[in-house]
Amino acid sequence: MSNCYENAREAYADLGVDTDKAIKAVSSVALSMHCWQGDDVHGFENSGDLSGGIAATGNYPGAARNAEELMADIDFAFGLIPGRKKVNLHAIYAVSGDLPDRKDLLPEHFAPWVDFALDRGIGLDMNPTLFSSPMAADSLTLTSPDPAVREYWIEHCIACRRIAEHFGKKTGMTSLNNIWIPDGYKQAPGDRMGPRARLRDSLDRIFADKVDSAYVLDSVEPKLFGIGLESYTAGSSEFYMNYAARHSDHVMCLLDNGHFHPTENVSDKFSSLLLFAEHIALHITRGVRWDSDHVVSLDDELLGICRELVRCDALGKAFIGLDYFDASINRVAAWVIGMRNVQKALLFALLEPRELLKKYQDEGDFTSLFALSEEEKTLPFLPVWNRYCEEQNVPSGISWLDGVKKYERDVLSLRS
Ligand code: RNT
Ligand code: ZN
Repeated sequence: MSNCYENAREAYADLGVDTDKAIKAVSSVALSMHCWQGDDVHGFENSGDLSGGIAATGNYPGAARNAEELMADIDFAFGLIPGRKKVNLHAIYAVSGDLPDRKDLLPEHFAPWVDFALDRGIGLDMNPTLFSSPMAADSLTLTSPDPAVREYWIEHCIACRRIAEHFGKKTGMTSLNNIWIPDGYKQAPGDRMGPRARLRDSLDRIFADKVDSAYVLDSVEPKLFGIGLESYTAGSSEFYMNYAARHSDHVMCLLDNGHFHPTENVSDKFSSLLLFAEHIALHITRGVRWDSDHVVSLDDELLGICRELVRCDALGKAFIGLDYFDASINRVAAWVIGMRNVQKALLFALLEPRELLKKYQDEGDFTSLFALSEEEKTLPFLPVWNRYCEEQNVPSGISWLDGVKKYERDVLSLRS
């Protein structure tokens, strides 16, 4: 095994790449694992069906039914994933026997999550939940023409931001509070400006509440369209990119790679954003023909995203989260596969001979640029990955699946 690693190290060194450095670099990147893959975005409120133009499909048995089960599942998955982690929470995952209305949520309703994070030395991120609620029955929240509805969701976002600030204070890792709203229309609207003007005003009012940006940073997440909301989405890419640019001291734009036209590459956008912003945020997902939120695969899109993060020297500037919800396969496996794939893609990207590639481009030697990019694909990556997993005490190969199968037999299959 270690002989393999030595050979791989030499092969990469020939191209000016230091594999030891790459392993060190990947192990310091925190990946935020989305709690909502564990229960199909259901949450603990029993607020009814998932709404807001998003959908989890499939009926694989064993979804977590409460906080205890969800935490146990997350723990199990974490044991099979190398690298630093955060847990990405949504407001509907508040834990308390007596849950208040969403607008009245307090840090204490997330106390078990804070304990969970402290025990494991990980961070927490936060998302207000502006869907699956009677107050968002028509998928209008921060853009609603009804001032009472708008006020309600403004208060909810302020509450979540304070909770995120608390997460940051407690864990010592800055928490990202990400706002995504479903707001839009199925029918062609008669007024495109009005909802966006109301959205801008709502955001201004949310962010007027002062929090400490050492503990919490904000992101806003654009989208092309949602199911049943095909004709208009208030929170478009232009809207949020401009909003974030104007408030760049604490707001960043979050790019979800399922939220753009399928021929657009999200990775091409990082360099443009990073020339004008200190931070970017990502939701890594896999869209199959639409924003289907399939489990992240080690495909060209993921490799492109990770490569670009490394090339832009953005690993320290990016809040990287995963965002998918596949209910058709074992949910713990879904987490493990997606998270391991992002780790693999990051390591792969860190092993790229980027100095050489840059040089060829600047010299106009596109033949060499292309030739090397192709050779790179078959460099001995696996021994480096194996070494990283060994160092992190997680299985390097498919044997992780045996553990998940056993967990399914012993734990998940007992849930009705
Ligand atoms: C929806 C957005 C959003 C959600 C989560 C659950 O299209 O991607 O990020 O997936 O908030
Ligand atoms: Zn998303």
